[in-house]
Amino acid sequence: MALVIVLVVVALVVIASGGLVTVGRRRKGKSVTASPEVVRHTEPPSETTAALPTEAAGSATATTAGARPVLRERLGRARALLGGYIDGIRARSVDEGTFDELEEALILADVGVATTTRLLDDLRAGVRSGDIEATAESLLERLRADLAALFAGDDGTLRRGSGEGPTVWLFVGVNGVGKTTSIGKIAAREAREGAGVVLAAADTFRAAAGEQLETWAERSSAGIVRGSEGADPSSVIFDAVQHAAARKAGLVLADTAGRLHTKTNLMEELRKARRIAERPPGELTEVLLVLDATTGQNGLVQARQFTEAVGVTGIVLTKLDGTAKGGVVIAVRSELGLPIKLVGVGEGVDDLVEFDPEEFVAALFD
Ligand SMILES: Nc1nc2c(ncn2[C@@H]2O[C@H](COP(=O)(O)OP(=O)(O)OP(=O)(O)O)[C@@H](O)[C@H]2O)c(=O)[nH]1
Ligand SMILES: [Mg+2]
Repeated sequence: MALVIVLVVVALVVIASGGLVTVGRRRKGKSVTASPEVVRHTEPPSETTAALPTEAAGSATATTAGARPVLRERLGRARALLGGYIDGIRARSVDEGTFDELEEALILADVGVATTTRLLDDLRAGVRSGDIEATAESLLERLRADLAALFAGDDGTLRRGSGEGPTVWLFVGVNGVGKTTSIGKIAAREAREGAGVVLAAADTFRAAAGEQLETWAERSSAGIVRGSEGADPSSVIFDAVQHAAARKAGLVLADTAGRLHTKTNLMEELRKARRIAERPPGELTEVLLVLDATTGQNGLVQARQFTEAVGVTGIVLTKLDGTAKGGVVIAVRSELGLPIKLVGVGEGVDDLVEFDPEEFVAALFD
């Protein structure tokens, strides 16, 4: 008899876990199923004061939770390259070749031809008009001032709505640039500061994308709304906003698919996602284009396409800690006229810093 009961219990457990494999893995919150897509919900945090795990998603550059990485320590190659050129210029006396050398240095550092030309034209004009002396120090001082002017007003602030409904930040960008990771980092930061955060896993292109976001949600105690593979991304955003509104969570971070930007249907999908995100009770206040700094000038092409399609409000520039040459920061700001809001400097939860122009310029010049 006892054996029969045990067998029945085991059978029930097997049936339950077989039908809802993904729920079985969940550590927090409950899941619900809605048709036509499987939309699963976990609870947004009531209070989030617990320290976050310090380990990164596979990173060796993680910092203590909450500690802001120092940009100049993370810039690595960018600082060595661009900063190295600047030191080289500083050491030499100014002659005809100085401008050529500076021009070459800026282009090699990924500043791009158009922006480099503009910067150099200003330096040449300054010397011609007697505005600046023809010394290396004066040239660099002017270059520094030009860069400061270029970034004037950028302070990394992400705007929030009126507070009546959830604020929505939509993240877009081609695949592999760091959208999901950046969302995870921001979720952790916001949750730590007490905001109720709900993640919308609107990258339904592949199932692994939702899993990855779910890991970040667990790490930051954020809520998450997921759709099944192939589900309409907009419906996931819609559900996430409803979910956040019902639970008085103030912030929805929407992840999107990053398939090739040359596919027009991705842009259409994103336009629709944007329209849905704008619908009350949601208040869409940021459309953030995530760009991989190591892709250099390619990023600018992508940025233009996304900007035309979905009206980007700011840039999250990732992987500046890697092999990026750094000048792309200048090119992106100058060519796109979009503020750089955040900079990714590693894979760890705290490796995303608000872009501080003064800090960036100082890291290159000092
Ligand atoms: N070194 C470094 N790696 C980063 C940074 N941001 C993201 N990554 C890594 O880049 C890889 C891709 O990041 P994802 O967040 O999956 O990129 P995604 O844009 O969501 O990619 P798709 O979902 O395929 O479109 C991961 O291995 C991240 O850990 C960063 O600032 N620095
Ligand atoms: Mg992703």
